[in-house]
Amino acid sequence: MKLYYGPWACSLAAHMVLHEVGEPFDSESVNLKTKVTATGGDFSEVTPKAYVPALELEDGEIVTENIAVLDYLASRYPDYGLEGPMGRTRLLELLAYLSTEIHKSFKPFWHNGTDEQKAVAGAYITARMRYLADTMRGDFLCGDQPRVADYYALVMMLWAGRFGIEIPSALAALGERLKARPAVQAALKVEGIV
Ligand SMILES: N[C@@H](CCC(=O)N[C@@H](CS)C(=O)NCC(=O)O)C(=O)O
Repeated sequence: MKLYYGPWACSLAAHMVLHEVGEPFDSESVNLKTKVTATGGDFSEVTPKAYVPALELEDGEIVTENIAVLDYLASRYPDYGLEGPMGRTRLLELLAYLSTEIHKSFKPFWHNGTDEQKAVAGAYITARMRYLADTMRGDFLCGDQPRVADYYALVMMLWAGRFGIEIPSALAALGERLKARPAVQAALKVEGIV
């Protein structure tokens, strides 16, 4: 398995999960402006979408979109998914919330939005994060151990910290718990974030 990632990008969620599960994997960073990979390859040939994450499976299949990539990893490593008859549905519900309600709201911060657009988006993100804090069930989003959605939430929290967006204290505590994990530290180090 090989993950194409961009430092600080949303692909960090899958990157942290891959470090967490402890099986060997390959990774290659991508310059998201030029679309050139670290080994000089044309990332557009890996995926015509030319954005990360892109996960190349052993048979050469490419999986894109955070929701699909994280769902794939949760199926492959069930300790990081949600068990029970409604488990996958609840996990997808959470991943979709993170992707469409929170991740996408960062657009003005990453793409030169006006101060007004940033203020509106920042307040929206804080409110959406508050829902996550209010519905946490234990030390992590879904109980006493982290699932793939927790790592996606951590990326959103790191972005919030970078752009000075307020996050609820319960969520900040979750972020600290995740950051204390060696696998998370390893992924952050590879991406040059710590
Ligand atoms: N719909 C995609 C969006 C992924 C995305 O926004 N990737 C960003 C990094 S966080 C990226 O690669 N941007 C470069 C570009 O779009 O050119 C998903 O949910 O996975």
